[in-house]
Amino acid sequence: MRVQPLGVTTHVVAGIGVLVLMLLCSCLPQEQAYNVAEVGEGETAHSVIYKAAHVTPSPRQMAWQQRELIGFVHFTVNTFTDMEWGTGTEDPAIFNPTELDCSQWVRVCKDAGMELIILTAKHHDGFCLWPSKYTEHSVKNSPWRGGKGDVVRDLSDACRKAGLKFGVYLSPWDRHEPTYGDSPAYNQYFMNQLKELLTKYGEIHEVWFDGACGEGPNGKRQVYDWPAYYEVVRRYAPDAAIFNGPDVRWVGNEAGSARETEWSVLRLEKTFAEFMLEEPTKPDLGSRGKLMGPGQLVWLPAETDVSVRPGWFYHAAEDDKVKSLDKLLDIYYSSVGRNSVLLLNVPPDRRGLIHENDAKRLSEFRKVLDATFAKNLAAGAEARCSAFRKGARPFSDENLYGPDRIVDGDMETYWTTVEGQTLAILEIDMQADQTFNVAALSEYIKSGQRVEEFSLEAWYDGEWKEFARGTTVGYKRLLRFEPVTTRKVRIKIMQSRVYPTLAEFGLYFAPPVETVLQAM
Ligand code: FUL
Repeated sequence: MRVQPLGVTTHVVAGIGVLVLMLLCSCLPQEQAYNVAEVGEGETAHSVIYKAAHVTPSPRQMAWQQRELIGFVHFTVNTFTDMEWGTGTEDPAIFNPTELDCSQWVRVCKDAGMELIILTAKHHDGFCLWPSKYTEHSVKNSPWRGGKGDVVRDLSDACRKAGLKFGVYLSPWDRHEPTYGDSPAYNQYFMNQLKELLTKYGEIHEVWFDGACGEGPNGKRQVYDWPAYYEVVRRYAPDAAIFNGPDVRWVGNEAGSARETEWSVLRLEKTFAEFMLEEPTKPDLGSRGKLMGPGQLVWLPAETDVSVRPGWFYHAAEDDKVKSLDKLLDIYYSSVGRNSVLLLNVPPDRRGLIHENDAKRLSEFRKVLDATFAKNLAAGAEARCSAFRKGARPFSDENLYGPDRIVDGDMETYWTTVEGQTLAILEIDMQADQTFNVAALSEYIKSGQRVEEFSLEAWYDGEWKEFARGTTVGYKRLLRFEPVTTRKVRIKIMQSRVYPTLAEFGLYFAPPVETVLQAM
């Protein structure tokens, strides 16, 4: 693999003074990790954009982002009443799965490539899938396993055994709990349950808060104490990403689609809780215009939640309405492929098993993704670029940020350029013609999210021809297009908030779905 910087002269290190200077410079691209920047009244647009481009994910957010695909499991009394939202008056006696086996759920999710599973420990009906000591409305008063069962225990154990992480959905809206509406009393009840879940079931890696809110039996609207809830999570599960809170926001729809332009850096004018109530569904959250004005610039990426079926819970009538493979692939490309994480729901049935149709579809989904991304045709290609930042550490590789970093298969190494340079061209020469119909780009988001507009061009008949373009990149941007055959591709970064970075670039050939299915 050769690296050919275009128009960059070689540094000559001469003397101690230069060495010291270089040591100082070496700190520049290794930017400090933080996920908040304050913006005051009257700050210039340049200053705001510069700050936004340097806001970075916390290690917890980074770990969440790298999961890409998460399993969601909706299971409760609704499974037995055929409802989507229970009323809270359900008799625990109806909860009686006949063959519940959480290791089967884990197998299906793991085979689909999920590394974490989030369970509805309590949905809006208030029924608890674990024997909470704060209520009688739980599995302990159901006939299932003579009232000795605990779904949270079973699933958390099965996840751990299979090397998967575990998360909990605890609905603040509770249509059963008598204290709901008596705000301080209910908040205490909710936090007690949260603590139970976070302390009795091993490590928890995501806590999913739904924003739904209602009135209690006293006719009063419940006021949730979000900051106090977040504090409980931080205290007892420091590694847990909080959904609908300071770590992760709702993408804004339940259709499985992130925005074409999906920024992870947003401006927060109020509290996280107020933001979550008012903003997530808006079409533009992170453009330059949206960032202007006083407030906090925060790293708040989008999670895309969607069910494999029309409903979140299992309904026998939907057995033949499991999403088609094409639909699931569309969802993947428009969520994971648009700088988001996909939270895909697979609801167990009344047996307490994931239905065969859902299991089959998930396995097909994985097979197609594996077949598509098995081979990066650009891996190890010869890479050139208009400019790159010289690795300035004494004795270190001058090509530390060279263009070949984007085709080395390592998300921890990256290409970047110098301060002030926001346009760039990178050229990839694969040495022989290749045919591909999917491209993947990743920024090195540990330095921030910066790219605002890019295009991809192929060398074809003696000229460069554009075959794809996009706006934001972020952690991962996937583009699909008609097959292109060429030896050389170039990436044009047309606009970036500050000097851009790219961690990886890939070109893939997605085979026809039928070919993959036939081989199964
Ligand atoms: C929504 C809930 O009301 C649905 O029942 C489901 O749990 C979904 C994931 O979140 O807000």
